[in-house]
Amino acid sequence: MKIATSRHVDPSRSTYERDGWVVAPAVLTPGESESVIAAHAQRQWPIVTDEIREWIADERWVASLEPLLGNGGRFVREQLLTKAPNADTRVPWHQDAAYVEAAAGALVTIFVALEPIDEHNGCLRMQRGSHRQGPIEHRPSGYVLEAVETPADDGVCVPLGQGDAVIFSSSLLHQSLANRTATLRRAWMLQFHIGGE
Ligand SMILES: O=C(O)CCC(=O)C(=O)O
Repeated sequence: MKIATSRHVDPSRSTYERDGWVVAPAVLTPGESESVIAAHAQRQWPIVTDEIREWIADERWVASLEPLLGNGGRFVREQLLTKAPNADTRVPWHQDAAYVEAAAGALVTIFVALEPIDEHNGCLRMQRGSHRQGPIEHRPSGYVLEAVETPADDGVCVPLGQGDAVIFSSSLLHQSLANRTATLRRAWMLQFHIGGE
């Protein structure tokens, strides 16, 4: 399995344009990651508590998009993404754009690791450069969507430390692996709309 050394990659616009994603290291401190976990533990989905609202409004999200996309974006949605221990919780190949219709401009996803995430507990696997192909066909697979054509290549696993974020284009083809460890895997996904009205 290919594993990106992406914690050391420069989170620059050219990397984002070339690969379709960048890693922004240590966006949250370990203490802040634990606070986000605690804020979600007190939450009853889909109610957005004041604490979650404050985390959504944190200026670091928009600030991390500016160097990549030239402007900061407008918040669209967020979700705590958990993977149960020792479970086949793979998410099939898909583009996030298949889930959300962006009227104009583009959608970008910030996936924040609330604990270390690697190939053992469900890292994201990316198809480098696939964002340039534009929208592809998806079909329902259980309660998620999957790309109709499975890519020939396994893609690149993107390991993240606690508090690191991977920022990726909603056109990037990606999947996520199963959690083969004995502990829960948690990540926080935020999406922003860039450009357009
Ligand atoms: O790892 C997960 O929980 C799924 C993440 C994913 O595919 C996504 O955020 O689009």
